[in-house]
Amino acid sequence: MKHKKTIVTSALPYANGPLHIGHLAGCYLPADIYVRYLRSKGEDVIHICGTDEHGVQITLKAEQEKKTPKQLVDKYYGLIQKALKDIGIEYDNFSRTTRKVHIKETQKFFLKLLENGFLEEMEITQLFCEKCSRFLPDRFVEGECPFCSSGSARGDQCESCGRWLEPSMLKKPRCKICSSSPVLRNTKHWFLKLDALTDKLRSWHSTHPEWKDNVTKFCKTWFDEGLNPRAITRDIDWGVPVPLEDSHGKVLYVWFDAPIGYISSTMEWARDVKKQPDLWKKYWLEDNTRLIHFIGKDNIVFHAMVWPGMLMAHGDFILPDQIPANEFLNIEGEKISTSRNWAVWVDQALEVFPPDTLRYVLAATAPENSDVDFTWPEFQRRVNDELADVLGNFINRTLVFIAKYYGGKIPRLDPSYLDAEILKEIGNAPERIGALYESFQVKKAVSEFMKLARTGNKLFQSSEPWVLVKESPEKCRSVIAACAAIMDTLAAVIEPVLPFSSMKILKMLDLEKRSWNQGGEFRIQKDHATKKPEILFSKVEDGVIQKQRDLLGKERNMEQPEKERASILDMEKIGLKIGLVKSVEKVEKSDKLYKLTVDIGNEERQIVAGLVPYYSKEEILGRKVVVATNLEKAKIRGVESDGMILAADDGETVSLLSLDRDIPQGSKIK
Ligand code: B3M
Ligand code: ZN
Repeated sequence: MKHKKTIVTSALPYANGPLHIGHLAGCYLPADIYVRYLRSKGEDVIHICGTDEHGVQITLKAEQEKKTPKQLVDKYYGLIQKALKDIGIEYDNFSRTTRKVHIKETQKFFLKLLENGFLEEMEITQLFCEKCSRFLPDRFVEGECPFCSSGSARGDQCESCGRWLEPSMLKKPRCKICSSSPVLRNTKHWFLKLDALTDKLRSWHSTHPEWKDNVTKFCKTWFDEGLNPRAITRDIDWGVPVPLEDSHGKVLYVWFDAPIGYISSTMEWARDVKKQPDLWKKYWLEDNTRLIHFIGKDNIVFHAMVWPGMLMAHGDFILPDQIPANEFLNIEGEKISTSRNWAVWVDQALEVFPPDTLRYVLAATAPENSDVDFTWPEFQRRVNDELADVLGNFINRTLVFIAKYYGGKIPRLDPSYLDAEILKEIGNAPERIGALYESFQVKKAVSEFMKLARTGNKLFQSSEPWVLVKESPEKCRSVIAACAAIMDTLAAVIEPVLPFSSMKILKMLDLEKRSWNQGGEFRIQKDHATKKPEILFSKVEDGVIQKQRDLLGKERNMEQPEKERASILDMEKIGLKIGLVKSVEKVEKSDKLYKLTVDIGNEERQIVAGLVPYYSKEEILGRKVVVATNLEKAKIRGVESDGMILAADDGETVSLLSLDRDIPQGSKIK
C-alpha cells in the first residue's frame, strides 16, 4: 500500500431541493460504503462533503419559492443534512459553500491562478434580457442544443447529451424568467485557460488507465474537440465575489467555487472538529494521500477536466486519484425529474422504511455501469425475499435455536463435523468481499454477502438441527456454532451497506465490531452468551407499496406549516430565569458538551450544554445566562441535564444570550 491517507468526497448537493434516491445511488451511498469499508480496515480516511449553495440554480429556485437565496439555502441545507444523516451516511465534515472559510479560500484560489498566469480577462458578447434587464448566464437561458438539437438545453449544459455549453452556443435562446428572446451585449469576464493545460491534463489522464469507461470516454471526446478557455465569472449577485477592485458586481462561476469546497470543508474539519487548524495540510498537500471523488455521470467533465485543471494551475494540491462516477437511476421507467416530482424523496421514504432497506436496494441495483430502473415492486421483492426471508430469517432462526436448546449460549464448534467447503467460504468471505468493495463493485459485494447468508440458511435447513439435537448432539452443536460464526462474519461484511443491521446483529451476539483485517477467523468462545433475538427486517405489504407509487408525480408541499401561535400562558410555562454559572466541566468522551452547575436563585441545577466548539470554560464560568427551568429532565450522553441554556444559532456559530445590565440570578424573564 503506497498511500497512507485517503480523502473521500461526494459531489456537493445543490441546496435547492430535497435529496432524492437518485442522488443517493449516484454518489452519496457508494461513497459512504467505501468509507465504512476503509474504516473497518483501520485506514486513515476522511469523508468530506457539504452543500453547494451558489449558482444560478439557487437564484432561480429562490425566485420560484419567493425567498431570498439565503433563505432558500438555509432551508435545504437543513433538510439535506438531516436526510443524509438519517440514512446513515456519515461525514467527518459537512460544510456549506456560503461559509466564510470557503469564500476566503475560493478567493485565494482565484488570486493564485491569476498570479500563475492561468486566468485571462476577455471582452465577450453575452445574452442579455432587455425585459428583465439582466445578463442571462447558465440556466437563466434555455434553447436548442447545438450538438443534439434537444429543445430544452440550458445555457450551461445540455441534459440530453451531457455537453457543457456556453449560453451563446444555444440556438433559439429564450429567457428562463420571461421567455422573451435575449439580445447580445458586451461584457468582460475572466477565463480559465484550459487550453494551456491540455498537455498536462492529457498526460495525467494517461497515468489512469484504471478509471471507469464512462469517465475515460467522456474525456476522450473533450480532448478530441480541443480544450478552450472557459469563463469562470458571472454577472449575477449571488456567489463568491471576484476578489478584484475593478470587478464589482461580478461573482465566480459556481463550478469554480464548488469543488474548492472539498478543500475548505476539510479546513473547517481541521479547525472545528479536530481543533488542529493545520491538519488539513496533511491530506491535501502530501502525495501519500489518495483523493477520491464520488460523483454522478453528469459531473464527470468538472471532476476529470476542469477541477484537475484548476488544481494543476494552482500547483499546491494533490490531484484526484479515482473518480468513481455512477450512471443514472430512473424511477418506474422514467427519468427522475424534480420539477415534475418524479422522484422518491429520501426524507419521505424514511418515514415509512428503515434506512437499511433503502440502502440495500440501492446498493443491490446500483447504476455502476449503466442506467438502472428503480421500481417499488422490485423494492418490495428485495426486502421481502432477500432481506427478510434470507438474511433476517437465517439470523433469527439461529438465535432462536440457541435460546431454546442451549440456554442462549453458543455451543462449541468441532470442524470435523462440518463440510470443509463451508468453513472455507466463511473463512475467506471478508477477503473476497473486501476486494469487491475496494474496487467499487458494490453490486457484486451485495450478491456475495447474500450468497453467504444463503449458505447459512441451507446449512441450517439441510442439517435439521431440531432432529440432530436428539440424534447427534455433538454434530448439532457444531452446526449451530458454524451458523453463529456465519452470523458474525455477516455482521462484518454487510456493515458498509447495512450499518444499522450489522450493529443489531452484533448486539444480539453480544460481540464487538471487528476489524476487517481479522479476516474470517472464528472468534466466538464456547458458551458465549447471546442476547434476546429481535426481528431484523419486517415484510413490506402491498398497500404500502401502492401508496408510494401513488406519490410519484404528485406535487409535494415543501413549505413548513407555520408554527401554531402560543398563548402568554404557554410562554410562562417555560419558566425562563437568569442563572449564574458556578462550575464548568467537559463531559468525558464528548467533543461538544459541557456539564455546568447553574445557580437559578433558589437552587442549583446541573445542565448539559453543547457549547464546547464555541466557548472556552473561562468564557462561561461566572457568566449570567438565560435558563429554561421547567423542561423535563433529560439524559445527554448519560449525564442528567435539568434545564436548558438559551443561545442563538445561525448554523455556523452559536451565541449565548447576555444581559446589558446586571440583575441577580433567579430573576424571571417575561
Ligand atoms: N452541485 C452538481 C450536482 O449536485 C453540483 C456538484 C458540485 S461538486 C463540487 O449535481
Ligand atoms: Zn427575461
